[in-house]
Amino acid sequence: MTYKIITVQRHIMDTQRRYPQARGEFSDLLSQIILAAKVIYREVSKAGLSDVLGATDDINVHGERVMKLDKFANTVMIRALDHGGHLCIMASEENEDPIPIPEEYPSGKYVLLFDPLDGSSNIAVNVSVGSIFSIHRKISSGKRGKLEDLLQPGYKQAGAGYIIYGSSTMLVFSTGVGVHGFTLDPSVGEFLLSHENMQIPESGAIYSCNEGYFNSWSPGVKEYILQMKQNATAENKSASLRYTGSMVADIHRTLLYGGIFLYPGQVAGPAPKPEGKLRLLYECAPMAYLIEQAGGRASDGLRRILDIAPDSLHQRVPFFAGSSLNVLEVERLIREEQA
Ligand code: AHM
Ligand code: MG
Repeated sequence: MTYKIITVQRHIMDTQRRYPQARGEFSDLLSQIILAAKVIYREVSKAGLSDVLGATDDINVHGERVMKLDKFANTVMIRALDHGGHLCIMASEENEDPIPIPEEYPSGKYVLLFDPLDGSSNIAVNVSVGSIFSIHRKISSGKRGKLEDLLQPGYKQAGAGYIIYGSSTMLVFSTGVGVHGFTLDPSVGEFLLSHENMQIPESGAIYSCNEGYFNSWSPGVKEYILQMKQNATAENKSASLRYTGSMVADIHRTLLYGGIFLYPGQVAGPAPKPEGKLRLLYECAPMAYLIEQAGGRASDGLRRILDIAPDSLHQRVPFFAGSSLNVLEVERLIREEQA
């Protein structure tokens, strides 16, 4: 076995060589995302040291308090990407409206949706956070991008990925030919291939959810969790609960170890939220794309996440993602409850 040191740029170029029609635009776009990720990493890794720690007084479009680093990460993503000539429009969790490409810059054929810093309430306690991105092709007519370019179903993504700022910083992405992970070597400033062709196990004993919401879930979801505790896998391996409250970290572990990540709708209780919390376009769809590319399954309990045609930018959706057998089982119980 030979070990090669392969940078993310080199890996993208090698992949593109298989597609003679590729003009390098996509790899250029990924390079700009990577640059933004390195700048965000630099700030996140210093969070405990400076006054960036703590909340601002701003409330974002979802009525949540925005941490200073969220704003910073959002600004970095926009500034790194708005002038490159590859994008025609962007959307971010932090911006209520689509983000146009300024008139002075050329417009390109790709569309970018992102969550600049997911799980940011975890920054104060030094738990991993992450950035998530989803790339589509422009479908509208005219030079500049439009809302319809942003509202495309997930199966049409040209690529998707996340950066996890954890005990090490990793980029995990797919352009439709497998899922590959790259770990940042901070001393040289490069993401190096460390996890080639990631494959999620077919089933797993780890479940990842905010079990504090148990009483608000539907009977099928409750039944699934009770089943997990009783008989986690066919091999009778006992279950483990792992939940950080940072989806990027929880999905990353699920990709590597298998099992299921779930954020169901809350249907009972004083403040029901049947759509759950997570956003379809820049949280669930890119994660579903990666999970499927790694051989897993992702749904809202009834429908494949990647088939859902979005109707608004910040739409929320219940989310079940992970090992295919785990997700199939929770889907079966949800269908049963509805019968
Ligand atoms: P955010 O986009 O405001 O950071 O919220 C998304 C995060 C996810 O990373 C995580 O899975 C979830 O919120 C945790 O929510 P809860 O605290 O309700 O369990
Ligand atoms: Mg988020």
